[in-house]
Amino acid sequence: MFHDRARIHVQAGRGGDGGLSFRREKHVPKGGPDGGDGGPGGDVVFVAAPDLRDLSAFRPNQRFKAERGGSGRGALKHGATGEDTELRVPVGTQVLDDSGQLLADLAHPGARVVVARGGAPGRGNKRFATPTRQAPRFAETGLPGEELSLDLRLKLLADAALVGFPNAGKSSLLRRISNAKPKVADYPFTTIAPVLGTVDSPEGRQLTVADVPGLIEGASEGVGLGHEFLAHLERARLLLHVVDVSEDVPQRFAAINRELEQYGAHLDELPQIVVLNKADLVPEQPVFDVDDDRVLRVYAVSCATGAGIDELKRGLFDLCPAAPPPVAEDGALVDFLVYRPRPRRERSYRIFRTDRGFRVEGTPPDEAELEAALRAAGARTGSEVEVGEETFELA
Ligand SMILES: Nc1nc2c(ncn2[C@@H]2O[C@H](COP(=O)(O)OP(=O)(O)OP(=O)(O)O)[C@@H](O)[C@H]2O)c(=O)[nH]1
Ligand SMILES: [Mg+2]
Repeated sequence: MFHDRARIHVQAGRGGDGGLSFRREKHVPKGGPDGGDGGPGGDVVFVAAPDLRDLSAFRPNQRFKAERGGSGRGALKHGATGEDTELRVPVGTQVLDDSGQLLADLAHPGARVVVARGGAPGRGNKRFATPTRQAPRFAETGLPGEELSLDLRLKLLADAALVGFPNAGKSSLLRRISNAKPKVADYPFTTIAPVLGTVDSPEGRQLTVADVPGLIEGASEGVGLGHEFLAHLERARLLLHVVDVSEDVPQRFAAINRELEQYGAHLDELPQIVVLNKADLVPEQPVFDVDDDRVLRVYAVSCATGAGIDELKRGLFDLCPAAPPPVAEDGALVDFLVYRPRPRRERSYRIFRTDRGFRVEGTPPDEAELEAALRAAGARTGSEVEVGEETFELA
């Protein structure tokens, strides 16, 4: 199976709590505060890995957590930084939040994006010492890390993609022109998952070509297999439209184009090279006089004998539009095409650990959220909590 979708849950690490400690030395009965700061929580990061083919490494609704930051301790020891959790995804993976908003598009090998930021650490009690408060008996707690549900969608990145009816000879063509060895057989839907191949030119240039399952009439509405994979054509810059010349070529050519148009996403605007395949099956050299602006050139080939294949390969290198540069105008490497950082959560309130329990400062949220935040900060049933002038016990 080829998995081009996954839904997962990610949670960044909680920030470490600030230390609540006083210096203890021989002959120093009352040392000053020496609680160090907590460490920041780890982030959850996606990395585009060129060796991955699909998203099958993810189980449905799998949860991923990054490490929490270490707590600050006495002698001004700061807590350790929580380790990031790196999730490897295939190149071409798009990350969407649960409202369908595109957060990141990992369109280049090695692209990295932080999808959930670790929580800020709390400050140790040393930081709260002032001339009038020389022995602060409290320290700040760390903040929770960001947590979100994500939809991952793989949209293959290939320079060109093969389209055509089942059995037209798409996989045979990919075997002829590239290093890929997709299965070929004389029944429809032999190819059930996309395959990428690399085509080398004699000058040392390379192009990637995607072979996707064949399309039939109604594919864009879900007939056959093809519709599931049409998304993998979206990022191609050229289509290799393969037609079996022993069939009714104009009719078949038009039927595929109708499916591309009905699918949308501008697939019907992509330039095409028409490949009249199985030329060995007809007595005359096949021709197709087509009046269509998208068609850059028509080649007659035989994947069985190899006739016309070299010419087609040359045409592919000549006609495939150049890839957009991976570097933006300002010189920055474009790791992802779209990324809308979510605003950093403002702290409307802070929680401090005191030597008696916990203290809340600022504008606390509703009771349920405050309780959850207190428990996350280490409060338990019976813990003493000060909010403003009031002190209560956590129920
Ligand atoms: N005679 C002849 N047969 C061919 C040629 N190219 C492919 N075939 C045969 O046509 C059949 C289908 O070829 P495939 O390459 O599997 O076709 P496909 O378009 O990938 O088909 P699906 O994966 O099912 O969509 C196989 O039996 C091939 O051997 C050709 O040039 N001449
Ligand atoms: Mg095939």
